Amino acid sequence: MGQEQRLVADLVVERLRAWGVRRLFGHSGDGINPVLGALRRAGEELEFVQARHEENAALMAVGHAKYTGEVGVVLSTQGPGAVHLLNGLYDAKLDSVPVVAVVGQQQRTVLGAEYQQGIDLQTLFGDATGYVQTVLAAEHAPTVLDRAFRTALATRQPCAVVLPHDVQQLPAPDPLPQEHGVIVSVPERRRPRVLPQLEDLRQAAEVLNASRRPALLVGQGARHAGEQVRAVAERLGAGVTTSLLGKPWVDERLPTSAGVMGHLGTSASATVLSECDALLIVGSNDPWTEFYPPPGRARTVQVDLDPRHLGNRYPVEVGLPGDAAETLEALLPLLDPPADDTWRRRVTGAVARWRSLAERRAALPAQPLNPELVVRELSRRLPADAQVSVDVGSITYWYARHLTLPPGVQAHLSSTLASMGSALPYGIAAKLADPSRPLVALAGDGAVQMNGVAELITVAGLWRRWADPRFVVCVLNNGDLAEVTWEQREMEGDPRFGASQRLPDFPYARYADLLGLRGLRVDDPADLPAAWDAALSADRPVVLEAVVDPEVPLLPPFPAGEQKLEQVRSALAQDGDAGERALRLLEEQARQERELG
Ligand SMILES: Cc1ncc(C[n+]2csc(CCOP(=O)(O)OP(=O)(O)O)c2C)c(N)n1
Ligand SMILES: [Mg+2]
Repeated sequence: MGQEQRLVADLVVERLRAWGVRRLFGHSGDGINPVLGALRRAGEELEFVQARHEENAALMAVGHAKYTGEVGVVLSTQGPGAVHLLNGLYDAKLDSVPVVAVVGQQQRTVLGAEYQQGIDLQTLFGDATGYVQTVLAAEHAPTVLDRAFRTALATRQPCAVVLPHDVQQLPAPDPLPQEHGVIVSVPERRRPRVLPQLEDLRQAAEVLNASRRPALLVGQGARHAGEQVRAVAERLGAGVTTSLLGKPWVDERLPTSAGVMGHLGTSASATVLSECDALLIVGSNDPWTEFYPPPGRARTVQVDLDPRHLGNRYPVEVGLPGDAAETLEALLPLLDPPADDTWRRRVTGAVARWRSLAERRAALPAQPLNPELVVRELSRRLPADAQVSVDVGSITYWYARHLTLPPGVQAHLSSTLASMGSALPYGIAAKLADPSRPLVALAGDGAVQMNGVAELITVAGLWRRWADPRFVVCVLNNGDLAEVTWEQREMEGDPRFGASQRLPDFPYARYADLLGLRGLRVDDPADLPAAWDAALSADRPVVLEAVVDPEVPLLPPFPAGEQKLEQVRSALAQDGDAGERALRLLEEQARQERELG
């Protein structure tokens, strides 16, 4: 094939550029080779980031979308490569993130024949994506690509473009003929202004103005509405709680900021949600439904850009389809200040009590380190220009409860899918999006063994190109899949099942040294501050291995946590020495809770 012959594969790459894509994540394979050739021909225009595994590439694309607000793009080969993408695509689907997957496929003549690597990708991706289409002819390619991007952006969902090998190799049809059966499609899309009807805003204001104890539940929909959320909360004298996804978008330093809600949240959020008589949900689809106000107790207004979310978690009285910033701005002049500050004082009291409790919990001695202290020490020194990525495990709880993000510092994780393995891929995507900012990735040892060990190889291959080489991976080494161990105790009343829960040893810090990165291992609380300082000022990526206690309790905030105490106690009684230590920590935490009332 002559070099000058422009192929459908080249058209695909040009179209990605036309949609503003500058970087894509992926892995190689013969099924997608023509596109890889086109990427080579395109040169610097489009950066290909090679992950160790297609799932990680897909998670990088999700991370890219979350940190930048752009569409994340992932590329893989047919068959096994395509199957590997699924977890990342579901992460995008459940957290409402725009991602486009460009996936190879066998040639058209063998589809449906169980040929080598033959998988029906239309069916495979059918549930994971909001749009999946196999490109069946050269003229079909621009239509499908444009539709995938438009759908991803319009619905904030993953979409898949499946490219049979032989279609990638066809000559690019240029220009497209204007005839029946051919669409001359273009990459064009602008954001709409979405505002509720004035009458509905008035009804919402009536509900909120009638309240004596208002609260806000803020989600990721408030990404561009931080100021408006603050203004509305101040006007109403409301307590503010967030979903896990909403945490980076509110200022948690405010005295009325009660922090993250739900099982992994704060006791202040539990107080605010159980006592409020009106709730304003802003851009949140938080799944912890049992932590919402008791049914019938709180009249509720919900604002969401996606009308499918209105009333989808809680029986709302007024559902406002609208952009969070625009809607709150329109609502603000209709809202009255509270008659007195009784409720505000109740909220600030609960927040102050929670903050004091959190500090005391982190100070509890553990063997050897208390993981809560590890995160609090980071919180004290997190650079104002940092980016943070977080994994799924007990670290999610400590992130939610102990890390205060400076304004403008983004932190992301796999929230609704809650897939282990988000910290390293997300962190790499964040770092590549802005290599001049320091990155901190927080992960458990199980997650690092699952995919972090592999993606540290990617870090080792990339870091020398970064303007700021700081990339700190903090591994909570507790030798356990601790979050699930605590779930076995709390939800099943079972003791730890060693065979499923214990992790094999791995030398995380020494492994970093082996890769040419820096390894720091801490097992004494006195060394923690210096270790964080060293990691955050290193001249290369660092693995900070914190040897932490798996027995530090992981309970929901009280009063929900209090109801679980008996069951947990009886599980721990069957757990030998470790159970005894966990029990002592549990009783101490319960005592602190009661002391602070
Ligand atoms: C892909 C995936 N597999 C399994 C789980 C279930 N799960 C949730 S947390 C967790 C344990 C995490 O262990 P680790 O990373 O060591 O963190 P720890 O809780 O010990 O701090 C597991 C197995 C999950 N959420 N995602
Ligand atoms: Mg662990």
